[in-house]
Amino acid sequence: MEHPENDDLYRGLKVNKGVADVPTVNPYLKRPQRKAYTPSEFVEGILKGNITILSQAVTLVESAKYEHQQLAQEIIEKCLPFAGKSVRIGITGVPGAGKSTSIDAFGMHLIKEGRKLAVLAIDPSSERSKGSILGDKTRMEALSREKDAFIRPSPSAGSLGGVARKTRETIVLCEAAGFDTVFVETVGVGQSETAVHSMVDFFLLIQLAGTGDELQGIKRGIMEMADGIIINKADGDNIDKANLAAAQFRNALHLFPPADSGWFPKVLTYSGYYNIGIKEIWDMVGEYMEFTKKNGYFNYKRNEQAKYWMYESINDTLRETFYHNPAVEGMLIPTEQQVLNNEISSFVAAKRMMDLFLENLSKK
Ligand SMILES: Nc1nc2c(ncn2[C@@H]2O[C@H](COP(=O)(O)OP(=O)(O)OP(=O)(O)O)[C@@H](O)[C@H]2O)c(=O)[nH]1
Ligand SMILES: [Mg+2]
Repeated sequence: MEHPENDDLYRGLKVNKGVADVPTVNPYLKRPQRKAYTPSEFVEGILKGNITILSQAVTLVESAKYEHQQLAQEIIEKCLPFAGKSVRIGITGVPGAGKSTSIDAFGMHLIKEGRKLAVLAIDPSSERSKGSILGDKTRMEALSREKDAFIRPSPSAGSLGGVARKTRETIVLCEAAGFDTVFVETVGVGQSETAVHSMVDFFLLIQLAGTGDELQGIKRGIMEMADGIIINKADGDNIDKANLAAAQFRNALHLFPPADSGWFPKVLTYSGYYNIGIKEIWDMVGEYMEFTKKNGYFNYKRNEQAKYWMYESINDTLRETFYHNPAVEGMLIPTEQQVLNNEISSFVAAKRMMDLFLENLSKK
């Protein structure tokens, strides 16, 4: 007997047959599967402004996997005819200058004007932890809630050139998805400004006042690249200092040779945090666009940039193919050792490696 309690002995007590435990996972639930889209489906989704598909395509662009890269290139190529119509703005400034706060304020201003904004970044430094990207998102609090804003942190890992190329390609995808304004942020401490400068129409340098020696510590090259210098935190007790710094920057700019664009960089003060002077900054960008479109510099610069990226891509691909060639990979360290042992010269070593590479070029 299954349940002895059901014996007459225990009259009045009845134990029913048990039922099996219900499964913890609902077998009828259809889990949404991440669909493997074809390149055409990707492009169709991007052109419709589907953010999920756009994000997935950007992930492919950023991926180091060969298949992903192939797919990404196909998508980019198909998106190219629909790209190019945005205003691209580079934004730089030292850590703490207020880039994130300002981008939030600028971005909200643009969204209210009915624009669609993509915020990308170039930051090849490995020191930047995930926490700081999270911090950025919270500093772009208003913007990150907007459906017309697409915020994408910098592709991590890789050389500056590689990271920059990925951002350049992401711009194409964002433009095809209908974003009419693109911000490319970079932290103003090194080479990355040059990379950003090579992919934007307008380069904005965020500065701070109050240290008394505003012009020190800014690399001349960065100032020379700027189409606009904006002095942040012009609020509270800091307003006078900001105005003073603005005057100093204006004077310093007069010492530079005139820019190819024919545009004389403007210096403005504002407060990203208190939303003061934001409109004036956008009026300046608009004025620049009009000016450079009229005198032909806008198109000239875009063409120069396209050329630059063609050669950058070739250089990148050459380097990649060389260093990842199995024959080369195997011989690189031993050859390096021969150089260190003074057995062969650097040039002979390089020539040998190149010959080896060319001989093994077709072998994958
Ligand atoms: N008073 C004042 N403080 C500001 C302003 N803009 C930013 N801040 C403050 O300055 C600090 C740095 O601002 P962030 O926007 O994080 O600066 P960031 O340039 O993005 O810094 P990193 O991401 O570290 O490179 C924060 O504490 C902000 O609240 C401003 O207009 N006025
Ligand atoms: Mg920031």
